Amino acid sequence: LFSAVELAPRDPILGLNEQFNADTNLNKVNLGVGVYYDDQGKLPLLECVLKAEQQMMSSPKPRGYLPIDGIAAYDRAVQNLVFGEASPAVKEGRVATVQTLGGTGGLKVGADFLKKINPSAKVLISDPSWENHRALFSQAGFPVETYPYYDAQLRGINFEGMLAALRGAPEGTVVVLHACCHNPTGYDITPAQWDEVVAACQSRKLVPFLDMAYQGFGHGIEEDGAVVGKFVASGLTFLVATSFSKSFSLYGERVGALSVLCQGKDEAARVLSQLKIAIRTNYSNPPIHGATVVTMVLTTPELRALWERELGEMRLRIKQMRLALVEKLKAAGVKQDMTFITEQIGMFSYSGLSKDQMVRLREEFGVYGTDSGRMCVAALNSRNIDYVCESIAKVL
Ligand code: PLP
Ligand code: TYF
Repeated sequence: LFSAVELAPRDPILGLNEQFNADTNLNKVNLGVGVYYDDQGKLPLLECVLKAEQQMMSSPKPRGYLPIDGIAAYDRAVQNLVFGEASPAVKEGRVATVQTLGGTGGLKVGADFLKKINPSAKVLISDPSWENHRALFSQAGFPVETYPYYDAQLRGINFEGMLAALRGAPEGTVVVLHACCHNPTGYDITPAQWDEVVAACQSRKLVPFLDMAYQGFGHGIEEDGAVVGKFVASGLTFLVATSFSKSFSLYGERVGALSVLCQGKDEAARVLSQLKIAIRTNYSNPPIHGATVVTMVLTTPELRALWERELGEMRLRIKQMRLALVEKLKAAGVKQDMTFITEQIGMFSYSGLSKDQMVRLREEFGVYGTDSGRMCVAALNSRNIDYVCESIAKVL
């Protein structure tokens, strides 16, 4: 049965990790995978998370099955975070939210649900996008195409192209949009451009699917969430996948959610019942630990304040690394203008380096980024940045 099974290609990003781990270069730096490290180069354990866990341990609870849609208080906390405490949509009970296995789980549950209710739809993702978007929606049975996004010449976004693609898409097309901190480019559209995207989705009757994996890493929790408010205000129905992997540094706990904004309470109840089928047939019900931590932090004022401070520190450190990168590249002798790095936002920078240059960086210097030229700025620190800049200067 298995003798003819083909060897599947490695995940282009996670595969790099394996290569990095096997590299014996003592100076090696991993800017491949999108993970935030602190200035010591360590994966942080947030203090708010530790405090919540200490409280949990002081009164340990048994571990029965969770409901299919997860911890009710978690789902409510997610709604308040994503839509805002004062959101009429939440108050009216128009949002169906389920706890999922990370943001990826939210995307997958949403994809399965959409495939069931609109099997002939196609999916549009940005060009380029997080590689897993294409894989995940294809696996759910959708044809996946792209809308223009990054323009290398422009070092920015081909917004006219993006808008034209949306305006030309057939009714019912699912449009995957990065809510903030676009992965992999680091370029986000402006609030005014979001208004045009919302209008295009409305006039073409498209189905927006917002992927919110980096809320709080761009301009702030509320600022980054503002795009959700624009879609709510438009009266559109849409989906939002939430990830707490980065914002809580809880990658391995798999904490995420899917929220579907519906037209009314009754519709939301019906949608929720379908989401539960998607969950049940995939993994039955979600795990307890990470979502309990996130619920405690989001709903306990002092833990919440601590989280907002710690998230703010991560956001600020990334911005400082962007500034330092520009400065130190110049100091290392790079002649071209690299200030575009500070126009980008979130964890990533599309550096503009070619595949050959990225391969050289890896092989000669042990500096790992993706072949597309993406580098994770959140993995730079005061100890590795000089070496990274000198290495980049050499391959440029
Ligand atoms: N969506 C985007 C754009 C991402 O970059 C990531 C990164 O991991 C995810 C979704 C998945 O998040 P999670 O690790 O919570 O599944
Ligand atoms: O883009 C990244 O690096 C992160 C982490 O299959 C990631 O989003 C990468 C690949 C993947 C899952 C997560």
